[in-house]
Amino acid sequence: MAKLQELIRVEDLTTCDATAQMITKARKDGVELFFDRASNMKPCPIGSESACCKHCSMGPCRMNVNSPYDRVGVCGATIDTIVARNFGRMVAAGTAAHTDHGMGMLELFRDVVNGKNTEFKIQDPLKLLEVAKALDIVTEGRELKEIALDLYTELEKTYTQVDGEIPMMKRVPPKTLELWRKEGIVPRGAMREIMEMMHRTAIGVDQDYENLTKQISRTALADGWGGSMVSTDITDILFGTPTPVEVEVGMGVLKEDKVNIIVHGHEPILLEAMIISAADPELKQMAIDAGAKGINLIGMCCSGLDALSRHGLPHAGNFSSTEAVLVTGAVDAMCVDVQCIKQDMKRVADCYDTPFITTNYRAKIEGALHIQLDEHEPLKCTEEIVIKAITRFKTRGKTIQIPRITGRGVHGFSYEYINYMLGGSFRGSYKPLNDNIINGRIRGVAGVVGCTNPRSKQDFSHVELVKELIRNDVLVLQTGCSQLALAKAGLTGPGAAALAGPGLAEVCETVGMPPVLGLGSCVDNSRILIAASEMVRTGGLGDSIADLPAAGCAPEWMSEKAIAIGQYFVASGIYTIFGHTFPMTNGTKFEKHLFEELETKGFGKWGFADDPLEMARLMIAHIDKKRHALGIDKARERVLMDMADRRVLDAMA
Ligand code: XCC
Ligand code: SF4
Repeated sequence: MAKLQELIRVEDLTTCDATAQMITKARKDGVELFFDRASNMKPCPIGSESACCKHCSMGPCRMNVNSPYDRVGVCGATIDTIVARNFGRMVAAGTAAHTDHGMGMLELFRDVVNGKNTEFKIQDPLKLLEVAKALDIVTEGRELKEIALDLYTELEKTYTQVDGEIPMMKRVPPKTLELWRKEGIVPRGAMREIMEMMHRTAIGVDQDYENLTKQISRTALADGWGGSMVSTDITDILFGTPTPVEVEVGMGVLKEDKVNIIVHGHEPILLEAMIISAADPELKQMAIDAGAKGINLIGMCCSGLDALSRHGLPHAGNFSSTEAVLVTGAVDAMCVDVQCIKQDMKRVADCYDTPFITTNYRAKIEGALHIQLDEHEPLKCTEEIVIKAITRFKTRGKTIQIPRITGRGVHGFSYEYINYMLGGSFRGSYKPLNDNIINGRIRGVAGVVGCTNPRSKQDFSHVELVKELIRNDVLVLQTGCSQLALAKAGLTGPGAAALAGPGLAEVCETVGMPPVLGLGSCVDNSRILIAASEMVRTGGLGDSIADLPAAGCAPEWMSEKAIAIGQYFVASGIYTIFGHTFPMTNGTKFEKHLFEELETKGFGKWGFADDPLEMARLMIAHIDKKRHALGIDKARERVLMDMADRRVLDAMA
């Protein structure tokens, strides 16, 4: 192993104690992890500012990041063209990932409705009816199957339509939609937008950063309000809309005396099928015959978050822990599907004799065992994996070391559940949420989302940012790997209300909810968009999403998917801050466009900060600015006085 890593102290790499223990063990075992590679490989200084172009063989052309207008590419492309094109391609890639996933879910839905797939059935017919109604599909007096087939036909347009507006535009607040129409950025269909984005960013096509930004927004909106939103809705219809459930998280969920199977990736089907196989009496008996106390199924990353929200399945950790968990030696099978699977997991798995299995033809890893999951017979794949895991359990050789660390939290919130939780089952409504924002108990709403990254101390910014937000009465909505950081830190349990400011704490205690609401995986960011639309529709907080006292943040992001998400938040009207790095050359017109000018046109805008307290400060300042514009800043001053008065009274009593 390289020398430098000896110098990087483990406590500078992660705040997750279990991951820290495993990094230390890996070093002892002589096994390299991505933390070590990140320390040893400096990011390219030109690439990290996105100041290079390799879109043709006249280049690659590198700009001067310190003086970006010094030169242009061989074709004449300016720094603004180069950075905007690179940004557009990141958004196209991120959007492609989410929409390809969503389209897969929709196909599964079609096959289940048609009876071609009999392994799954519709678990939430009520949600099916709600989504159908939202898209103006007649539901009255019709068979569920008929409605479902119409819904399929309608939703397919999200991906394949070439003209017009994608169906979910019906759920956008009118004023927000009006802006998009005026700007010409309403998505037609995801395939069309991604195709056009790739075309326009090729050599010699769109060389006007403002014009490029429009297509960047249109592509991103096809993700958030398109591919991702359809995926969330269809997954809820097929596998059930989440309701709050208490869960156990962290590497301590691995059990020394059980067959530990981890599923890591993004598509719910592998884990849903695995849940069936792990409960199969014959396989359970086989595990017991092998000397195990049972089969212990565990999720990681986003598919883990899906199953955690829906079934309360234990979750072993986020993106930065997926190699480290293998170092325990206790993983009897690691099976993966698509996205965020580090190629080197295969080698780390080999070091600990853990079978590493890919299951999706889209995502094979050189040298890894591939067992294709066929949606029509998913159990064939998952049963085979369980058997492999049991065999590995029987022959476990290396010493096992499981960090005895777990956290508990309540997860599985959804747009629908927030409605019910606040308004009651008979008069489900966002009015209590809006009222509490208007009266100032809740200062505003923040979406804190996204990945972890070995170049940013794992979990640190997520946790410190969220602590600061709730301390300042900002209600936090959570998705993705961020959610696991907070769960491990105890911020998703009702007890976390004690860390909230007086107003937010009061609301949490009254309703019995934590101040941090886990909404699922990254495609479930669409739940935040729907919640935001509902807040606008409920009234009292302005006419468009841009009017809401709300902000977003991805403090430790790494994936192109995060950039697509950030862009659809911004285009939807939300101020969105990214941390630790941003693919942007400072001092360019394109930077000014994304970070300032978009807001003046009625959109949200991008922000950047490296320090979590600075992120919180920027978000809270923005929330206060929106409160002021809405004329509800006075209400908040009164509430704080009331609370202070009450404390004085309490003290006197
Ligand atoms: Fe991947 Fe979704 Fe990022 Fe986590 S948060 S590192 S994208 S697993 Ni989605
Ligand atoms: Fe260079 Fe222009 Fe080719 Fe990019 S497209 S590599 S800037 S010549």
